[in-house]
Amino acid sequence: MTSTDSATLFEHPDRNLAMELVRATEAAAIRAVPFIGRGDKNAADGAAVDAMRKFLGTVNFDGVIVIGEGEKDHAPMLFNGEHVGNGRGPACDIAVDPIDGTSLTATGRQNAISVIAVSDRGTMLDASSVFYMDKIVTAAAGRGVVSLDQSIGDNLRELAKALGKPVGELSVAVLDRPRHEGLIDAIRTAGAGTRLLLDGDVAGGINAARYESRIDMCVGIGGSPEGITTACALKALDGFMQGRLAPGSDSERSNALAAGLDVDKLLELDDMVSGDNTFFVATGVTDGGLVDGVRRKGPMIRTESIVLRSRSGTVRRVVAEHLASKWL
Ligand code: VTB
Ligand code: MG
Ligand code: MG
Repeated sequence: MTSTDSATLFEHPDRNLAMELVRATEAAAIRAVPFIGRGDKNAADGAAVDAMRKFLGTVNFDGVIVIGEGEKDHAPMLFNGEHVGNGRGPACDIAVDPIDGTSLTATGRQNAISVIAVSDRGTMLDASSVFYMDKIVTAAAGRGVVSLDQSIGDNLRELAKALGKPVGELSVAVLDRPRHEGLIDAIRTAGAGTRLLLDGDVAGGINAARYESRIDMCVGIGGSPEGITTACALKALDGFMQGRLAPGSDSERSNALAAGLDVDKLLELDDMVSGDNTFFVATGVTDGGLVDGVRRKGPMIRTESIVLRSRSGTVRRVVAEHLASKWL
């Protein structure tokens, strides 16, 4: 990526931490399977959290959880400030979402994933005092032409120009929420199509930045933990992303100020995660557009994961087959 020329890549090979971390998201996804479609999202989350914590403990790193999703809806969580890893490797900040899409899992719907993002210690913005964040994500083409400070109509027209296609060919992922009624109308009025997400704007954001997907933009208010997590992935995809914290009340606003957060600031990618050394891993729980969900193939359990690393600019798909008898 920008600060690392190819010579450095070969002179200082180091292990790809993400290849170890993927064991933790695989474990969380596998352990969530008995809870798919059983109507109990906290039970699903709890199983995933326990599995993730156990596997993280074996990874060679000294991690501190900066983003432990769950506080929002009183779900089980890996706590902010909790140390994970065996303490023997690099000092890192970690964002975890053992299941992004607990409701999707509990209802048996698509697009639930298990996620971990990692960056160097002290580089991840601790936005945990504000639940929501306004976000906009595109591929690199959006850089310099798309902005949260512009109207959605202007953003779509500018992005279309940069991509060299008509606005009518743009697909925009948005969380399907009452708060987005006006946004959804404005997207359609501008001539673009929406892809409404039940949940899961981490996968939505990644799909917006990937050249392979049919999503051109992901926009709207979602979780701020998911925003920081997405930012780690975007570094590896060389995508464009901006955010702005969206406190829902005066007390949340003052908590944020007390925590040293500037809630009015337009956050660029580097404000959300600084530096150029991020890892992002996600394993499918249920089938989705980003990765397949956990499947059973005879005596094997099959998982699919995506493994991103910003330093090398690599995106890997990891399909693993796990002997089911080891997991029962
Ligand atoms: C989003 C979505 C998540 O939270 O960030 C969302 O990606 C935002 O909150 O999957 P609301 O659901 O309250 O709108 C999730 O739905 C759950 O973590
Ligand atoms: Mg989540
Ligand atoms: Mg979650």
